[in-house]
Amino acid sequence: MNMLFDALVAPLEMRRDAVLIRTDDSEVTGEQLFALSGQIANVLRDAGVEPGHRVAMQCEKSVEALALYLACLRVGSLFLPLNTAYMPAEMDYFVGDAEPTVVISSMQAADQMAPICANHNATLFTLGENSDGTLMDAAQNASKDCPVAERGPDDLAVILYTSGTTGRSKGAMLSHKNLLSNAESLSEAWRFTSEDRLLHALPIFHAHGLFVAVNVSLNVGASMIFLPKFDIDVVMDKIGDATTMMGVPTFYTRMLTDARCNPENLGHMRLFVSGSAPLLAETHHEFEAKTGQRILERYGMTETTMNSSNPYDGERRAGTVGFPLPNIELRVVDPETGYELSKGEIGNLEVRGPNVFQGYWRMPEKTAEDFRDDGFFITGDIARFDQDGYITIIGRSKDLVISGGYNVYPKEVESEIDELDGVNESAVIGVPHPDFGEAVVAAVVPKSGVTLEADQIISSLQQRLAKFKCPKMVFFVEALPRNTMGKVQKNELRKTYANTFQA
Ligand code: MCA
Ligand code: AMP
Repeated sequence: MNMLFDALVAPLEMRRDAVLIRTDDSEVTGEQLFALSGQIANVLRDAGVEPGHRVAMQCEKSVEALALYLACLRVGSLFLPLNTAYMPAEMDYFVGDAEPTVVISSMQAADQMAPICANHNATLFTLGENSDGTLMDAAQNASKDCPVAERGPDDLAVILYTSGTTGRSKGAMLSHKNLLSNAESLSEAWRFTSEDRLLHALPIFHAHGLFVAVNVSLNVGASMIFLPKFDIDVVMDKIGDATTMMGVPTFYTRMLTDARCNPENLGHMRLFVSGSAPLLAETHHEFEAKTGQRILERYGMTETTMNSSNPYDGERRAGTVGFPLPNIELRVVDPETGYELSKGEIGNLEVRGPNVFQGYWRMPEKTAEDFRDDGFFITGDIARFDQDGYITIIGRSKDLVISGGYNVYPKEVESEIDELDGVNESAVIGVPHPDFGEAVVAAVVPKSGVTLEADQIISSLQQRLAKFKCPKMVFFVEALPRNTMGKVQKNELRKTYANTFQA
């Protein structure tokens, strides 16, 4: 048995229909995708990859990149996808921490990745956007037949890094059971069938694009219009052939600004799903007014994949994330006592179920800190159940900014800013942004007598950090607002800079 391979990959072998449709309308059948993943699996095995080894990928979205994920499932290795925006310093940490046997990098990043891989004893392959690179060179000559490793429900399938509130990024370990139970639940909850064609414009290096969109589609034998990224013109051009779409709120706010956002172009869609960040109730209402479609909002985390969803058939309530998914328990507890609160009361949201991850890679203390004795995982989100059982995410107890669906941990950015010459200290916050939902902004205190330039700070940070983490704006202040305990009052800063990006 290989739990995820049996459910998601094996059925492809018999599929003569298109599973993936590229932007240029070229199609990849299930049979072709299965064969390609078999060839890549053989390349991985030849490079020494064994069950339980890690295989890291940092390259552009492509059919081949997806086949690499399927190949990892086949050989029983742990797939470790990484955001293409990460800079070499960030990649060095991930490769050092996860110790992958093989790293697959984009062609552009290969020169920078080579010393990192050499340093950490990983074999480097490249994968380009046009079926090129050393991985595909090797795959072309490899056999399509490759043994399938035995993998049970509790074996790990992936590691996904999520930034830490207090410093180092943590690798969330997800098992075969975690991922398959969620894919099955969501397929059922959202009525996915083999008739569905999903418009896939999300990246495949995070949970939303890979474990929600791809796993659900493969689980039911659906097809995907597989776009390299969210480009509004391409999306509007292709959506006529789709039945469903999943996106972060930025997808929907961008669609709303487009003249083609009307019932004629979007009325045929069976389902629009939103998640990864809060969808404003006004976006939900405006989308319905313009298209007649009620977006279904759901809530999840890298560590847990999806936890709750608005109903498919019942009322999709704007501003809420619906009900717990089947077999998943969600509770709201008092932050001080840990006791469960009643409906209507606001507290910390905790989750338990087959979807909840196995812990953080090589961080047993951090894992223990985030779980209660009875197995509930502390999400770091603040929530409330209403009288009808709908959950509303009110805020976060963790210091986190979500920009366009990407998480940014202020602590990581502050540490980088504080390292820069002439900086005394800094505070990083998220403020409302019309496109990204929230945008990263920094308040910086220069050392006495030093004059700093905002542009210079931003460009220095861009050398070290992925661009989406870098502040869109830097403000200089004489001192940070602090309470009597000396703690920086980020709420004050959020108020001060709330209108930075508002029209
Ligand atoms: C790009 N930029 C960003 C972001 N994306 N800045 C802040 N936040 C971002 N998310 C920068 C670019 O580097 C560029 O900088 C400038 O903004 C404009 O780029 P643009 O071309 O407009 O951006 P884009 O390529 O259109 O990307 C925006 C996007 C993308 C489509 C919203 O970020 C995206 O696909 N986000 C989805 C993230 C996602 O999948 N999250 C799921 C995580 P410059 O102009 O200076 O070069 S999984 C998760 O959260 C859990 C499990 C869950 O519940 O799903
Ligand atoms: P990540 O670490 O990328 O998995 O992000 C998970 C976090 O995204 C959650 O803990 C929430 O704070 C946030 N999130 C995801 N979906 C939603 C949603 N629908 N509404 C509000 N916040 C969300």
